[in-house]
Amino acid sequence: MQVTARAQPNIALVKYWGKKDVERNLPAVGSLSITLDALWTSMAVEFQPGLGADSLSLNDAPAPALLPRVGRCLDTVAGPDRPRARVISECNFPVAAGLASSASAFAALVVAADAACGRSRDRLALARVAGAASGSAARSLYGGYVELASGADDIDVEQLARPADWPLTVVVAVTASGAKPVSSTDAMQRSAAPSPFYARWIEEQAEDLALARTAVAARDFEALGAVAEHTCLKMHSVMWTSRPAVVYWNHVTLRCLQAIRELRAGGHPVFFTMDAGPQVKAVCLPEAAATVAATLGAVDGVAKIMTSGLGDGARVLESA
Ligand code: 2P0
Repeated sequence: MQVTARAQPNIALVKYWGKKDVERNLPAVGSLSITLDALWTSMAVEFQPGLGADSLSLNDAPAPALLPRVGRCLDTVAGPDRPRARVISECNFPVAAGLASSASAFAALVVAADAACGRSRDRLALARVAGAASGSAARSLYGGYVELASGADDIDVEQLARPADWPLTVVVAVTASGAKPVSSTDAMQRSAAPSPFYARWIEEQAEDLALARTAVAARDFEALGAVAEHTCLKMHSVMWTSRPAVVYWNHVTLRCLQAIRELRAGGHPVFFTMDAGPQVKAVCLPEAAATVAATLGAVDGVAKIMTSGLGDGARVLESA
């Protein structure tokens, strides 16, 4: 049976950065995110007993480099003695460019693989399997506003509010095309011990999460923006002060941040966030989306603008 599942990437407003257990991929801190709707990855998975090896295609081209990580995730879902699988992936946005493609990919993969091997794990169990493959993928199992708590032995993930409860718009400004120079997994491992800011980053996370949780409950856009920009800049400060330093920003990134600050000073409800890449995400109230998109689209060097509302968690699209 071939099962196709789809998932959307999520954008963290309180960031995950650092691991407390590399082997099990347990995050060092909790995080809080919003799941998008316009960007997506689909995964079609079919276990075929006659097959000699797993295969993976991404947007119609073979993707051997990603196969080992996908294979390990399939082993976790279906067991190490599973039949080999044919996996067909489609993604409607740039991959490995700091747009959370691994989150949507692994969320879709675990949902499709779980159904294709005849299991039906509950959402949290699926989120834990996805999180072991890619920390941020655990959050894409859920829609809207999502909090991931990092416990001593495992993660817990829950939806704080549905997309319709507080519809925000995210405008993504792509400031550089192509894959990022350092993967987030590698960058995180570099970051941990050497940065003088890392201990403080860990220490303050509970407070940042509490501020963001309260802001979501109160639909307080200003408070959410304040904590989101703070945690984003704090995470990048950890990266910059790692040895060797990890700097994803470019000159277009800085121009976009300046444009967002100017929009806000002009009364437009918008704040920025950035992840492990040079792309800038402007989060705004829906009435500001057209102005934000037009302003960022006119910034010198911006290659592309994508606009998205908030969407649902990973789900099966079809079984055949
Ligand atoms: C986040 N990022 O909270 C943070 C902010 C990037 C910056 O989670 O090593 O691909 O596979 O667990 O999930 C991206 O890291 O890392 C990420 P792994 P992942 O969204």
